[in-house]
Amino acid sequence: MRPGRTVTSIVGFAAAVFLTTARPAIAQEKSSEDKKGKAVLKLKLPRPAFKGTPKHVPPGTNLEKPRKGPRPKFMAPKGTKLLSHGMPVKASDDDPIIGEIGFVTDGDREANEGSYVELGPGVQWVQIDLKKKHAIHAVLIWHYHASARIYHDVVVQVADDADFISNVRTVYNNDHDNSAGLGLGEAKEYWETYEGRLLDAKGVVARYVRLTSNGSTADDQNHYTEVDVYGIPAR
Ligand SMILES: [Ca+2]
Ligand SMILES: [Ca+2]
Repeated sequence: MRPGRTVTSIVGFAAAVFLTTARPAIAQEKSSEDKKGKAVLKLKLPRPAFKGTPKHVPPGTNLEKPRKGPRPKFMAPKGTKLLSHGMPVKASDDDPIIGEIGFVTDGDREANEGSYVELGPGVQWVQIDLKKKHAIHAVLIWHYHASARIYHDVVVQVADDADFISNVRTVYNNDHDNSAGLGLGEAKEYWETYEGRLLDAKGVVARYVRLTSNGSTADDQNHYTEVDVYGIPAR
């Protein structure tokens, strides 16, 4: 009886090892691609310039609760890709204090000196021309992540025309008192980090993406390190 038992228990042990090592791989495969034809969107992130997020809430801010753990993976339809890299950029301030407007889409997302453009004080915007209509699924924004700060009146809109007159839609707005004049926003303010701010654009179809801000907790100027727009060409 004993030798038989030993063989059975070895087989049982081997099966248990196989199952415990095989299961997580299968689960992972399933979670990266769901039944609706979506897949995990792979994001390009810069190196972190500082660790952690400050715990204090600066006066006059409308901050969201800090997230615990890493950012959840973002699911987007298969075929969603980075659209904005190298695309033309226009700004409300066409003579930046530091840097060049083209820095917004040049692919440099790092927190280095020389990697960001600084626009004048008060309400300012930058806008990206995707050159044709796309279904936009995500917008990832880094204003400035060399130190912890919060930008005010962050509003992201899309439109069919460069002047933002035709078919303007708001993707994100955290201007809770309409001080930027683009309407009241329900989103909360947030700390800048190396992860950038990832917005779900839910497939909105447009050619132009405009981002507004109104200074930060650091100063009145407006900064952009990079803006990544992800989507699929519209049919
Ligand atoms: Ca850049
Ligand atoms: Ca405001």
